[in-house]
Amino acid sequence: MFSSFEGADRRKEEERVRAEGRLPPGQALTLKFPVLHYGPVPHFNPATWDFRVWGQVEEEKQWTWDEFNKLPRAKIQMDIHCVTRWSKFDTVWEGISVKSMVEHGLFKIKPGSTHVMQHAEYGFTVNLPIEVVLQENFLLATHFNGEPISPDHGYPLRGVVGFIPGHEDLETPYLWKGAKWLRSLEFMTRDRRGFWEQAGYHNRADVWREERFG
Ligand SMILES: Nc1nc2c(c(=O)[nH]1)N[C@H]1C(S)=C(S)[C@@H](COP(=O)(O)O)O[C@H]1N2
Ligand SMILES: [Mo]
Repeated sequence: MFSSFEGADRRKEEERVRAEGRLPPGQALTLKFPVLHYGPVPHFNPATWDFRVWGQVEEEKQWTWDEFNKLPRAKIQMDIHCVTRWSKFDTVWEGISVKSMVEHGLFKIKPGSTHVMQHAEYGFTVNLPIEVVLQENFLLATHFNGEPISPDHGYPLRGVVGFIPGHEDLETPYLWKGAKWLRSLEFMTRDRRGFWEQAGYHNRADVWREERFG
């Protein structure tokens, strides 16, 4: 009984977002939040954790956990789309926007910088063009739906990218383009493929063009 009520809710919600033009091709709405990643969930130690920007920047910078939490914060609501075909709508993320870090002069990007590699715990990587990292739908997120992100979704910090309704002008990649357990951003003068991109996933990963595999 309960599961059929749940199914009816899900289908009703899915029809709503489909009618609003928010359901990308090949996706289905989920009310859950599946966990997907390679390898174990890392342990967080606030005493040794840091976040760094490096590579094609005027000066490399790093922040401790305390310092990072004092940076100017942003809150965005967006739809997230996983390459494994589930989508979750109206998710609320809080954290630090890379664009606002640059605007506040917290670090300076060198003119020749074209791409950014997110580096996470255990050597996980994911690449994006610099334009996408500087969009308002890409966030270095500490909170999801008002709570610190749970350990299996990337605590204490993850990159997250999604679709902001009404912002068709912003490129929207699949969710894998945000690294959980994020530790640094490397600014680069050319593109390099990250972990899943090397494994055959699409380099750009646009949800509206269904760019799943390369
Ligand atoms: N550090 C790390 N981040 C990662 C991954 C990973 O394997 N390691 N997988 C990516 C993939 S393939 C997906 S689909 C999303 C899933 O995020 P979720 O577990 O919060 O749903 O995380 C992305 N970020
Ligand atoms: Mo994934």
